[in-house]
Amino acid sequence: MANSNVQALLVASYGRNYLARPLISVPDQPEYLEVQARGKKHEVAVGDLIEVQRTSEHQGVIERILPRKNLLFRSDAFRSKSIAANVDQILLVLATEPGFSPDLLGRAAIAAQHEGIELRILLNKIDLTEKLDIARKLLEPYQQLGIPIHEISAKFHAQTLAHIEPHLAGKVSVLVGQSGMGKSTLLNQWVPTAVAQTREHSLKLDTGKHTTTACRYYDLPSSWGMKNQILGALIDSPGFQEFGLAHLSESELQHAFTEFEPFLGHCRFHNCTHAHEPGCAIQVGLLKGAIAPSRLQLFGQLLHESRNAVIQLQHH
Ligand SMILES: Nc1nc2c(ncn2[C@@H]2O[C@H](COP(=O)(O)OP(=O)(O)O)[C@@H](O)[C@H]2O)c(=O)[nH]1
Ligand SMILES: [Mg+2]
Ligand SMILES: [Zn+2]
Repeated sequence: MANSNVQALLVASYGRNYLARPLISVPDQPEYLEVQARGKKHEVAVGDLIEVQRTSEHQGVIERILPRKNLLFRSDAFRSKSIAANVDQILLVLATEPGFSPDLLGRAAIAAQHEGIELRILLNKIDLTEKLDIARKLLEPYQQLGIPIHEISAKFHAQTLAHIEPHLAGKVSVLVGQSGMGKSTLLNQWVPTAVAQTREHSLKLDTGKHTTTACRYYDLPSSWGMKNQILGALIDSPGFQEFGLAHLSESELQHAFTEFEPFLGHCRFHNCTHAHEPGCAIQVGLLKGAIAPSRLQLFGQLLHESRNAVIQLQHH
């Protein structure tokens, strides 16, 4: 029998059910395959390129995951959850109202830096002006770090999105943020067929009730044109409130806080935690205003969580 393995892109995850799109579409063959992981071994994510062994015309099992560029995931002390793989950019969606979590913002920035993924912050709902100044204040340290920030109103001022579009073309971007921030509104602005595509995916998997917990991959409209021969895509992730980074080691954490860089290695104690030790160079950075108090506080919290992780998370 001929080798029936096909290479495919994982485009949707619903719990342990996945939908994959073969890289080479063949006439008269289904456009999507329902695929399953073999056992618990594969921690597969939307955006992964996989090799599928077909078990029927519409179904298959994941034989292996092709080497990844990166994997965005979160983890607490006990387990980890994949968000997306092979992404070029994180679009962190925040809103003026309801107020966003500065903690989640900080963690997303550290995850992006650690995985080498570009970060772009979208401050949505600027039509609601009352809390705009509070939001801007919380974003100041990130502006100082050079992270691009776009103020937008996805619902009421679609023209505010125009500045972002050139940064989406040809890239795979993942929408991240708490629920209620406006991720779906944005997705529907950029990919008008998203609702229809989602319905089609859900019908295929017959899992309509899981739709809010799913992660999905949407091609950008072909009318946007290619960049480097790639159309680009948006990955919609379910809103989440927690962004654990317990898998980052102490050293990885220090390096993900890029503004610490000039001060690292200059503390009096080799194993300085930068909390209250005498002769701490990071504390000097804080006094000089080069390090924001909220960032040092986040570092302390992440260090604590890293040290308390009960299992070694093995993703790398
Ligand atoms: N005022 C205002 N409301 C918005 C804007 N964008 C989205 N919303 C509303 O915010 C709510 C949450 O939006 P949604 O896209 O579902 O957020 P998601 O949970 O992040 O996907 C909905 O009621 C939207 O209509 C905006 O720019 N301004
Ligand atoms: Mg949504
Ligand atoms: Zn120190």
